[in-house]
Amino acid sequence: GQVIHLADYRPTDFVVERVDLTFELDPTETLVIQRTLMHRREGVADDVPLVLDGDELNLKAVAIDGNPIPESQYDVSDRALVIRDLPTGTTFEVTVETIINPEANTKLMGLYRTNGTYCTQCEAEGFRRITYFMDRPDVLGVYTITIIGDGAANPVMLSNGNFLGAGDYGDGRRFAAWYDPHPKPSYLFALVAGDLGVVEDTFTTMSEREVALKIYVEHGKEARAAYAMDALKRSMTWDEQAFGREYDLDIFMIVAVSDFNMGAMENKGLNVFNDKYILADPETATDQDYANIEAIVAHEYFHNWTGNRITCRDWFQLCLKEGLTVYRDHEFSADQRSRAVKRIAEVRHLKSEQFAEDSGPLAHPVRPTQFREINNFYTTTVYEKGSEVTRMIATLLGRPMFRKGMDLYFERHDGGAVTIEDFVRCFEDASGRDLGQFSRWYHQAGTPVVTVSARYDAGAKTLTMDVEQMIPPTPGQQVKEPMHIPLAMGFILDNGTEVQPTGVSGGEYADGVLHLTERTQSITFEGISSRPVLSLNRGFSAPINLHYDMPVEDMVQIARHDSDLFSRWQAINQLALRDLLKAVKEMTAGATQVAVDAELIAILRDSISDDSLEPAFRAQIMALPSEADIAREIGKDIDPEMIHAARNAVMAAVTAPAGTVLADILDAPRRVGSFSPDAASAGIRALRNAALTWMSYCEPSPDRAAKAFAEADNMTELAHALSVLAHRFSETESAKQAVAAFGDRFAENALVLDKWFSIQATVPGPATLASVEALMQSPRFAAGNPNRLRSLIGSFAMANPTGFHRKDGAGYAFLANQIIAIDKRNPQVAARILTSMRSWRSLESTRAGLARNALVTIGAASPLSTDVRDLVDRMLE
Ligand code: BAL
Ligand code: ZN
Repeated sequence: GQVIHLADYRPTDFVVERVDLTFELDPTETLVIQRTLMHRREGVADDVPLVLDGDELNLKAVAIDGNPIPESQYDVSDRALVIRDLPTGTTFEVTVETIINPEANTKLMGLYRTNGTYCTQCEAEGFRRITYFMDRPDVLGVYTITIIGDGAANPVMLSNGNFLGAGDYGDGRRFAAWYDPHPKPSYLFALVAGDLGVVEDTFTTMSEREVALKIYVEHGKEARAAYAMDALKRSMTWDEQAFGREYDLDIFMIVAVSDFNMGAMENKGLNVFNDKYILADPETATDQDYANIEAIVAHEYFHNWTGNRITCRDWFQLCLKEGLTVYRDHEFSADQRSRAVKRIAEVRHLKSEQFAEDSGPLAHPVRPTQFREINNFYTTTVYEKGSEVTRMIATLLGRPMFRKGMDLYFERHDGGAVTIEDFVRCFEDASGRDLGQFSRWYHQAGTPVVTVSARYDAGAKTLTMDVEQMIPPTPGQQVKEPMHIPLAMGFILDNGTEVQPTGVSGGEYADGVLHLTERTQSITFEGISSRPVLSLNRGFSAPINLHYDMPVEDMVQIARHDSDLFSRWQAINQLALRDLLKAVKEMTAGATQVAVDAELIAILRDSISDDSLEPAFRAQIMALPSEADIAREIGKDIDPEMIHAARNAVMAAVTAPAGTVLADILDAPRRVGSFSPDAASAGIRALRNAALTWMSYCEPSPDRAAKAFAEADNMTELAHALSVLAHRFSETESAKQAVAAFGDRFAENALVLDKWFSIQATVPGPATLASVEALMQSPRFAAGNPNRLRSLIGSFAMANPTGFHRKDGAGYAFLANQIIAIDKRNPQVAARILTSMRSWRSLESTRAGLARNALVTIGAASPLSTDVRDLVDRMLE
């Protein structure tokens, strides 16, 4: 594949008006008849041909205005259909007939089959696997869809928009027709046909229109869609209240399928979901599953306005819809749950995924300027950092002004395919604020490093902060310009009260936010009556690495007393990280014992037993930085085994003094009454689970975990008990029995089996590779199912530092073979799992050399998809 550049963008030569599609469904030979009305764009010369994209299509016929044209009038290749001598000066109709084979479509892009159901995935470039088309997001059309197929096999036939009608032909075949009045790009097209069960409800919009809500699932799974339906209705209400956005069709449908490359897809009026983000009940879903369902149902629904009504001009603008929609789903979840806990979880995820991406060979700007394979840009940078950038606009402008800018965006660009510049201009026009420098967040990759030093002048009652910002070089971007960084901060005095400065010089400071705009900056705050503790980057107002050599007693003060819960968590996490890094250093130098700060131990113990703190927050505090967090912080010469050993030693030291507190949590009377997935109940379970993990470090016996496993009456506690047994006591009979019992009990439930595979794939230590290989031979393994591949091979490569990064390189060699094999079936899944290698350069030299060999092996394989080729090349560059 060649490199595509943002700078080369130009509009199409032809403008689509209406698209009429007829599908005659057949598992191996589906006929697709496309009739598209279009005209030549003004100013385009009469001899310019029409170029349509295609991919693995079998062309049957081409006609213009209903008349078949001779083969001499068009060229057809593997990738394109080029038609010449088209009518000039008028609208004309192009008919294209293609035959496709859904059954053979293992890439799961275009029209494919999943458990006998026909299903589509078109984003980003799947529509061209259905028919020849100008398959790009700035080509908007009004679609009418007719589906024809075997009536017994396909009682359900769905597409975008409103339902027009259905009927039987009398010969066993039936048809259904759909009309979507909203112009849309081809990537939002969807079709589903098969024999499915349905859960129905209704929603009355703010202007009193009734919308039919339907969630389609495989027969027998209807009861497990109830929570998703509830989340959908709450999302619809929230978008009306928070953003004034109302739904715009008579019907909204979701279909849950078992084979899906992504999490879900926002097709207009017909969302298609990976069923792991729809199906839930207490016996089979964890609280994390419930939270994910709520967030993703909301995310896809919110796309109706941010993505569908207003879409991207080109794929470089992907963050226009994704960053914004992630921001919207984060806000939704924060409103539905605990805002502080939600923010902590977001920042954890951002740091572990996006910061890691941003510091390695796959780093790229939120709005990239070039790509070889767009599928490789559905990244945490585009999504999560894109969301953070949106969040920073809200922080800079304040909530009311942010809302005004969003209103202007909806008003100005509804029905359009637009750019990041268009989006940012709405906030500039609404607020009068210049966001030119701020826009560098979209263009410059890399996590800014902000170094702060502070001095207090008791005589002048001033605090001066010297701040320096540095953005590390990233691929293709060696030199960076300073960013506009909104740093939320507070000044806490000894007595725990907060003080506001009476004057500020050297920088803008308003509403608790300091605006950093220069490479180096010295800011003086006046009227500070005594030396304050600085609480910096509150709420993680900017996605930066903050270097501030904070006195330990200051950290302790924040950890114990900051009014901002997020800051408290951040300070405790920071204190723990210091000890963890120290432990790695000492053990690398040969120490066998580690020392842990007594203050940290005391804060942890006090926080855990503080009933005035919500349980979910206490559970977050107990989750000390992970091995991956420690590795990222160290940054080079990583030895995963040393980090594992050091973290275990620190865990043993911090948990031992908390023994009785842990016992109190675990022995507290269990909930009575029925299960509820709400955030408060989930928080109590999270705290119990965290206590069980801690116990496993200070009590060298599997008995507690085995007891928890035996007594659990919900998946959150059952799966956690199983992972504690498997990860902490893997050699014991209790662990082996629990793994076997869990697998047998849920042998028929694919989503729970995914957990079973993933827990086994993440058992620490070099022996796990052999069990992963053995599990691949199990009849429960399914090499064609993306969820199963991700749960076994993906979890092993991405979430098992000591297992995957074996010193002999066997983990890397295994991965190379798997990537080559998976790539033949499904390049997108192969590429996603391969990103587990993105930090290979930060490994110590033996492992780095072996990891490199594995990448070279993959690179030498033939054939190789563009997806995998692009990643390998960038990782080796
Ligand atoms: N558009 C792809 C799936 C999602 O981000 O919603
Ligand atoms: Zn999205």
